Amino acid sequence: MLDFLYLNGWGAFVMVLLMAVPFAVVFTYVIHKKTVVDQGPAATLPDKISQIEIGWIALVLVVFVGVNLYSISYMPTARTANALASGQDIQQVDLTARSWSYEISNRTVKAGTPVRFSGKSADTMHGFAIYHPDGDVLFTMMLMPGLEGSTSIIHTFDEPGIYTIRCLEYCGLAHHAMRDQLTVVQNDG
Ligand SMILES: [Cu+2]
Repeated sequence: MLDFLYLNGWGAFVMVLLMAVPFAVVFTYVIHKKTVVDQGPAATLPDKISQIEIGWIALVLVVFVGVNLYSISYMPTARTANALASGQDIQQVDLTARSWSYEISNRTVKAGTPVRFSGKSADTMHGFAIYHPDGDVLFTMMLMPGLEGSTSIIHTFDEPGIYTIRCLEYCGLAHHAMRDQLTVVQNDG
């Protein structure tokens, strides 16, 4: 159920609806009540109002903390830490981005085994994002020029296929053409 919310674009749409619809309902109710039904000053006692406010803040805190804790394992950084902690073999892919292409050490990796992408930029700010064959973005990484080491992220591919690599940091005239491919093959053990 949560995979549906986090792994495709409809999840973001549902999240926006979850925020916008209750807001619109309460907003319309209050405006209607104070302009049509009862135009006088509020009759609610200040004590009652503070109780409602405290309850509301508690609810917001519980939802906020709950959603964040529950979804933290979807963060690329948390996935990277989990892959490192699991002690599994890690496939290594080194890459260098420059305007407007990538130099990639290895364009074929195996599904089911973690892959560490270590990237650098040779000139300006670039991105390195991987798209699932269905079109969903799996992760993106920012590659800054002038750094001593590389920027790394570990990702485990679930399914074989042809994945698209694109730059998601605007880097000049041919930014839109800065793309490449990664082939994920079945892991034969
Ligand atoms: Cu770019």
